[in-house]
Amino acid sequence: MAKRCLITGITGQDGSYLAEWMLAKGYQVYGLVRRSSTLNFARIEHIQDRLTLLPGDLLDPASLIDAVKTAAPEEVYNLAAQSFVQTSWNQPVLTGEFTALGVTRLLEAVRLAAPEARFYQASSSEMFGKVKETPQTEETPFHPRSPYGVAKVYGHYITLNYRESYDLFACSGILFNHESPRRGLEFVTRKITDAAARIKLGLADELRLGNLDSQRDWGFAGDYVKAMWLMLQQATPDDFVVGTGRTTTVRYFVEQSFAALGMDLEWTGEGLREVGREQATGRAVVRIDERYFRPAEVNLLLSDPTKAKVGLGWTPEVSLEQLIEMMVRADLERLSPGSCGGPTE
Ligand code: NAP
Ligand code: G4F
Repeated sequence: MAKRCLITGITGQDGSYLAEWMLAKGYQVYGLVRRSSTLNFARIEHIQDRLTLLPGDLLDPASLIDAVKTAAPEEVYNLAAQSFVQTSWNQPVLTGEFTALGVTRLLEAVRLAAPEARFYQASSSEMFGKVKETPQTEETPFHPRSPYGVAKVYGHYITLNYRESYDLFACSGILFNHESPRRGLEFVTRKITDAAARIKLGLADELRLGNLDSQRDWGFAGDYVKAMWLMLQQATPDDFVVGTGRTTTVRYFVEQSFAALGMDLEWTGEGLREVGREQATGRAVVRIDERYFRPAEVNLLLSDPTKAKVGLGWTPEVSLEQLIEMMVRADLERLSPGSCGGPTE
């Protein structure tokens, strides 16, 4: 009989890749979806007929218990969260409800309705925040810099606590930034590749960004969901850092994205970058905008993924340059005349 898994956040970037991976592994895949006035299934449309979608919300314990009972899963992946760091300053309480207490609500549902199930928690490198050491490992102390980061630290420790208190097979993956053509448009990588494609096509002439100096360890989401699955296949539950071991600036990501579309960058003074188009039909500008700076920044993230490499046999397959190429090509294709114009590839 096929193994069963339940994925919260299945409509999100990671949820969609994980669902594909689990289907390929032969699992019966259940996904928790929350009610919204407009359907939001673009990332899973292509596999929707192979999924069982269950209604529920991280705010509502009864819905979580119902979903766990119905799915009767061997594995539960908690990917649902308010995941955008910037929003967490505008909605700190909501972020805490979803991203922190939501974990406890789901753990309780698992403890009550499927205590033998293995549980994965989507922890984040944002927990390292104002980093205490570089590179960051499983042992690096946390110093979160946003309400989101604080909420993730709570989610991380409550997962550990349920492992220790109830002997649940509960693991946290401390994942560094991972991106794809399915990344939300509000995150900096997708904002850049979408704008580069628009500028290339003459649909826009400006990209506004905040801190270009911040450094991230960016990988491909399709690689990272495999590490989630691997964690739940081990003999004992444990926590793992998942990243590429390479860090680059937002500025580098901008340069590579425009270069991938054959557009030269022209530097014209502090805070202002001008982008020369291949065929000069005007001037496209990358402009620094105060609105995109954060009250407290995470300046540098760099993983040491040795434990995942040795313990899980996991290594990322897509390089940063391949990822950028993949993202700009997908945005160009999506925005080109004649394309159906869906939000994802
Ligand atoms: P995402 O694209 O923003 O997806 C978030 C998902 O959570 C969506 O399916 C969303 O549903 C769902 N959700 C939000 N609030 C909910 C609620 N109250 N009840 C039920 N579902 C809810 O995020 P992602 O990039 O796939 O990330 C997946 C997880 O990994 C998140 O927990 C994120 O914090 C964490 N993480 C991500 C990264 C990264 O670089 N991507 C790195 C480390 C950790 P709707 O579609 O209805 O909005
Ligand atoms: O793309 P970002 O919004 O991602 P951030 O804040 O690193 O968070 C992502 O990764 C975390 C893992 O470390 C996840 F847990 C989290 O859920 C999310 O997936 O911003 C990246 C960097 C930041 O330093 C930000 O200040 O880009 C900088 N940035 C500069 N200009 C910008 C912009 N970020 C956004 N979103 N928009 C800008 O215009």
